[in-house]
Amino acid sequence: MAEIKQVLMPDIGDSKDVPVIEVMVKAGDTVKAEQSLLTLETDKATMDVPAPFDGVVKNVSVKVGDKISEGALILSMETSATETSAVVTPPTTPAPVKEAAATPVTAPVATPIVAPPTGFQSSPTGKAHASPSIRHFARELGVDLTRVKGSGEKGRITKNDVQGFVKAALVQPQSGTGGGLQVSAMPVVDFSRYGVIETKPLSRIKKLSGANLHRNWVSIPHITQHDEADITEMEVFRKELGEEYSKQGIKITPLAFLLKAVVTAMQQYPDFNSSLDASGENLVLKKYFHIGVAVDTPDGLMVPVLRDVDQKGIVQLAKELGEISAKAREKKLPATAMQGGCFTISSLGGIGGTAFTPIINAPEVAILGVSKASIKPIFKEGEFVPRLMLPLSLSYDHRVIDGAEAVRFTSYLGKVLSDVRRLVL
Ligand code: CAO
Repeated sequence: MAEIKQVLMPDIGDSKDVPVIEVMVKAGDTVKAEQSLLTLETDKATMDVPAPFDGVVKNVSVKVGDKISEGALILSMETSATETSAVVTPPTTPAPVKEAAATPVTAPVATPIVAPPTGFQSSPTGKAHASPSIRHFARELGVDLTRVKGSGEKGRITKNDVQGFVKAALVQPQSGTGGGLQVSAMPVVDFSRYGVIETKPLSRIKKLSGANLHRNWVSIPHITQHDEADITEMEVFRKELGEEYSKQGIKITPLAFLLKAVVTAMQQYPDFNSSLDASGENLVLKKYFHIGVAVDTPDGLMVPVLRDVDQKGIVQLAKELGEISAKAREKKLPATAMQGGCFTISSLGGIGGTAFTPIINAPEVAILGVSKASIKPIFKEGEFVPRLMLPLSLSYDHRVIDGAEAVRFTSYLGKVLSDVRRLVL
């Protein structure tokens, strides 16, 4: 006949108010005798408290962080067994732990059973099979025991297994600028449980660029410096030029000016035109100025590179920009057109936005994000005046560039854009 029994905290020597560091079961779980219910951590050792019998957990009375002493109610279990005494497993923890007294108390509804503390636990739920001392050792090293293969009896994880796992993780190939990151796997979710779905494969470009974006995002310490440039006068000039060159089919957008202004700022601050070498100990400074431009295509993001921007004028750059973005959208760009960049500009200004965090296009060390210019009241010479302000978001590799240098760069860029005569200096 089914019976509800209570499982109480056993005698674990002198220890009182012992912290619960792990609760392995929840209401509704079916547990087997000897399966670990929770882990306690005294100042001498960690130990598991196993189930004294088979049954179904009805109610768990402790949670992680609770401090419990002998006799405390751990949980109640429904059992069909008639057994009334708990199995006592001698602990194998390094700490001297008294054998628990199995103290079955029969009651009409609930029978408290004192669970014995145990050495190591074998879990039928697929949890790691390891002794508390090994669990403690693994916890100190930050090792997830579910990823360690046990070589001991019945697959038990030994100290050697944990050490071997750590050694293997340490010698995993590093990518020079990162790699070897241990991140937990993304949850696999069946979205159809929540509503109607459709699965669409990622484009080839998205698959390729996704891997690079991910690598760059996790392996480069990014900082993004936001700033604004007053482009009121630049816009007047751009519109004049635009009218003049539209007849030749050349569209002059703010991006052509930005290309030129960025190169001027890179000449002023040469670290922005560098890359870390393979050792990560030297900067390779480039004397050429090839600038990548992020182009939004129906298949995903492409970054063709404009060559020798320092040697070209605004009109020439505008013309080339039109050509490479058209080619990118028509998938006519050869791979070589996307190589050799020194710095990237990602302009979302034609679409909108006020600021964003562009991801550095390694091995470059900085990227400029541009959002939509808008008229703002700017306080000048004692009064507010309407000015066209362009939002700039500069992400930089903090291993190469300091914050002060980054804001000097954006300030300089702002100065050049607010007075484009400086572009010819
Ligand atoms: N503020 C206000 N208006 C802007 C602007 C800005 N910062 N930048 C461009 N504009 C205007 C242009 O002047 C143009 O106006 P008109 O049509 O009235 O002349 C309009 O916006 C459209 O410009 P455009 O987008 O065609 O041209 P562009 O030179 O600014 O940009 C290109 C070219 C290829 C960079 C762009 O089309 C593009 O693909 N941008 C998206 C890049 C991207 O996706 N980056 C994200 C990377 S991170 O995922």
